Amino acid sequence: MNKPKLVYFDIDGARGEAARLAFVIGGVPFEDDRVKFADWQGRKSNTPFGALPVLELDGQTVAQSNGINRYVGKLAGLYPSDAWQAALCDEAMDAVEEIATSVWSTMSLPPAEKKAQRERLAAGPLPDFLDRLQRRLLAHGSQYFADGRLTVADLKVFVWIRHLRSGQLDHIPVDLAERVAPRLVEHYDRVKEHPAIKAYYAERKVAI
Ligand SMILES: N[C@@H](CCC(=O)N[C@@H](CS)C(=O)NCC(=O)O)C(=O)O
Repeated sequence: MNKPKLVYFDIDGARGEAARLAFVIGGVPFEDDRVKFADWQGRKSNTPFGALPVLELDGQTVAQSNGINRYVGKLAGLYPSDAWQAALCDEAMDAVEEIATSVWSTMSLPPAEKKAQRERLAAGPLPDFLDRLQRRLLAHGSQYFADGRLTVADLKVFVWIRHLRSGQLDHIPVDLAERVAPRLVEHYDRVKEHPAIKAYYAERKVAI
């Protein structure tokens, strides 16, 4: 197989990050094509849906982050082969995608509207979601979301919890996850300690 190319923005998080981590953990060689925001408009029309991430292989392209996570998860040995466990893995990834999108969609709102929207999310939908996600983790053995081992679902949750706690999201309390879903924070710490993840972020000089 030729080397796949993952195309995503030059940030260490958001929708492209779980696939990057899966490549790294699985030791699967890939090209990490990091698009500068200044270059995006020139490349947007060459993507299937005008958005990133996309994955390129042998001159073909596929879009949609969770589909990419599944594909890379299969290459990396981080996606369940059992159909039910795969459905649980998908559930966690799609659930995170849904709630993360509700937060990301506030990014370019005018300041007052962004504040109002984020305060509304922080007062209800976010804690409710964190509680529900935590309960799914507990229901599946407390350690991982599916298959009793690390899968791309854990990477997707890890990336999102990191963003939520990063302090980059104005009007969303940084300690929300600690207060509402401490077992998700334990899960975050567990994933963070994976030797390949530690080494990857150390090399990129990114604090986790
Ligand atoms: N449903 C898509 C959403 C992709 C998406 O909205 N990507 C954002 C970055 S995370 C993007 O490309 N924004 C730039 C734009 O829309 O011009 C997925 O999961 O991949």
